[in-house]
Amino acid sequence: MLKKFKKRSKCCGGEQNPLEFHGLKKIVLVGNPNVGKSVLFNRLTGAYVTVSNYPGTTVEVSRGRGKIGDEYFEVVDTPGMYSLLPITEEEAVSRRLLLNEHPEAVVHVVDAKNIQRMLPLTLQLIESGLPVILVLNMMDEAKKLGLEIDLPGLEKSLGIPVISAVFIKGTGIEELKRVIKENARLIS
Ligand SMILES: Nc1nc2c(ncn2[C@@H]2O[C@H](COP(=O)(O)OP(=O)(O)OP(=O)(O)O)[C@@H](O)[C@H]2O)c(=O)[nH]1
Ligand SMILES: [Mg+2]
Repeated sequence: MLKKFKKRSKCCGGEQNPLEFHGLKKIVLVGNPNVGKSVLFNRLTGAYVTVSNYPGTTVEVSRGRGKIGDEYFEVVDTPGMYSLLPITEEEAVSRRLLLNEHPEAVVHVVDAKNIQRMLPLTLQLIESGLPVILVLNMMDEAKKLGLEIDLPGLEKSLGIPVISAVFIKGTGIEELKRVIKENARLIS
C-alpha cells in the first residue's frame, strides 16, 4: 500500500514517470541503524521518492529512482538491521526485501569507526549469495580517531568491492556509482 508520496523538489518536466520502477534493476541499501543509509539514499535518488508500508507490516520502506550513467535504477532504503537472523519487525522486513526482491547490488553501509562490530553482517550477506558492495562511511570521524583501514586487504579477504566514504560531504558517491554500474553490467 502506498502510504506517502513525497515530492522533494520540482520534477524534471518531460521525462518518464519518476515513480515507475517496473523493469529497473534494484539497488538495496542495508546496514545497522545510524550509519548513513538515508543520507546515501537522498544523494542517489531524484526529485521523487515513495514511502510505503512493506506489505503486511507497519514498517516503512523508501524507494526512489536513481540514474547512473545513462541507466535508471530503483534504489531502496531499508530499516536498520544488525543481523540477517531477524529479531525486530524492521530486521524481518530488511531480510525479506533482500531475499525476495533480487537486487542487482546490495550496498552494505557501515560506520568505519565500528567496522569490527559490523563486519559479521557483511559476511552473512556474502554467504547468502547477495551481490554485496561494502561501504565504509563516516571516514571523517574514523580519521579523527586515527583509525587506518587497509581497504585493499579488506577487499582481498572478503572478495567484494570496498569503498570509503563521507556521505554527508558527498565523498565516495561517484566511486560507488562506478562500482554499482560495473557490477550490474557483469551480472546482467
Ligand atoms: N560525520 C559523519 N556523519 C554522517 C556521515 N553520513 C551520515 N552521517 C550522519 O549520521 C546520522 C545518521 O544518518 P542516516 O542516514 O539517518 O542513518 P541511517 O543508516 O539511515 O539510520 P536508520 O534509518 O536509523 O537505520 C545523521 O545525523 C547523518 O548526518 C558521514 O560520512 N560522516
Ligand atoms: Mg535511515
